[in-house]
Amino acid sequence: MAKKRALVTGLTGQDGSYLAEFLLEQGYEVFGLVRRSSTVNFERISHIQDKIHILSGDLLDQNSLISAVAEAEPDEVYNLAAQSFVPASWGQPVLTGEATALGVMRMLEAVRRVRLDTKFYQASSSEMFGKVRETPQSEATPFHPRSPYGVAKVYGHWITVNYRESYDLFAVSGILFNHESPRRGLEFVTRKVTDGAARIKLGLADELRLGNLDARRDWGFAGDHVRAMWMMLQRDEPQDYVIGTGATHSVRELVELAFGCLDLDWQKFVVQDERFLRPAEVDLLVADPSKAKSELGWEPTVHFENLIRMMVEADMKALGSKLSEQRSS
Ligand code: NAP
Ligand code: G4F
Repeated sequence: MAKKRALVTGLTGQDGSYLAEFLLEQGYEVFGLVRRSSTVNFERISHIQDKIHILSGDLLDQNSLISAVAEAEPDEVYNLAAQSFVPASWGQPVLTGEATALGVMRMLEAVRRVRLDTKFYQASSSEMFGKVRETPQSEATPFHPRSPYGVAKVYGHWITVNYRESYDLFAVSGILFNHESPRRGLEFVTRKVTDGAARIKLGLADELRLGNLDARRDWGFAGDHVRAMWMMLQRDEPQDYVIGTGATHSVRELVELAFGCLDLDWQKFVVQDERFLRPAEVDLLVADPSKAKSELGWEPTVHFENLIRMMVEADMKALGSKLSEQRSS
């Protein structure tokens, strides 16, 4: 039987790397969309790079997306690419709208123009719930986004629903709560904290500057969340799902746990810095993942404490090896 073919945008990102790994394990032929940059940034996919067909393209360029879909002829498209860092969306709102909102429509157009029987996954976000109208948040919770990023994701969500209803496309929007891993970008709070704690432990830094310690998030493991993306596309009917662990923790709890893993008293090192406060904050996110559990059979396997421990250990190992390399050179 011919291998199933999948096209993943955002291949070089955290989720793209885990999803590509997962799809290869499932026996897929994997195509990944990568935008041109002056230096190659394949750090997260270097271990699987040879097994993936890399295609050049940009969410801002319609023709490149049509070409990528035409070349990959995918059974499934996973649209993970986006400007995904919330604070950057206030600094670059137009770019965020172009990539994170209109980019979704350009990918849907590419799929519609090339072939209609491709299944489409859109990486939507719990940031759409923003100033939450109810707790926990489910597929039925109304949106009230609090950043240009959140607003752009709301567009991405609704254009996905609209293409499903307009063109009978198998298009789903996965509303994913925060998910993290040792591959998380260093600017996001979990990785900033685990990397920061490891640096302090190794004598490479003496403080960690953070913003709002009271914000609460539903933090899960990226490896678990990408599995849910795939599960959504294996259903007979396209439907949208909320994916999260159902547990919420504050940034303060995250800091206490990460520093505690290294026997450090966080209060001696963490400095609150208003530069990291946001013009409008999302105070509390926590998922009601019951639909995903009952219909997809999806459940998280890694919970908050183990996730943070895994990230702290990975940062200690990576920084430790860099230090010994420097010392021996
Ligand atoms: P990430 O690590 O920031 O990766 C984003 C990816 O998008 C990178 O590969 C990036 O390429 C690519 N990209 C950005 N702009 C592009 C453009 N104009 N054209 C083509 N590619 C572009 O994000 P992530 O954490 O993996 O998240 C994946 C998706 O899920 C994103 O859409 C994000 O908004 C959404 N999401 C994430 C979470 C989460 O907690 N991680 C939760 C809900 C939703 P470069 O490597 O070249 O920069
Ligand atoms: O780690 P964060 O930057 O993630 P945020 O804003 O929740 O967004 C992430 O999750 C979304 C899903 O809900 C994704 F859609 C999005 O793409 C991204 O992956 O911040 C988490 C919380 C915020 O409340 C922030 O104010 O941590 C607080 N925080 C406190 N100090 C900080 C810091 N965040 C960052 N990045 N840096 C700080 O120093």
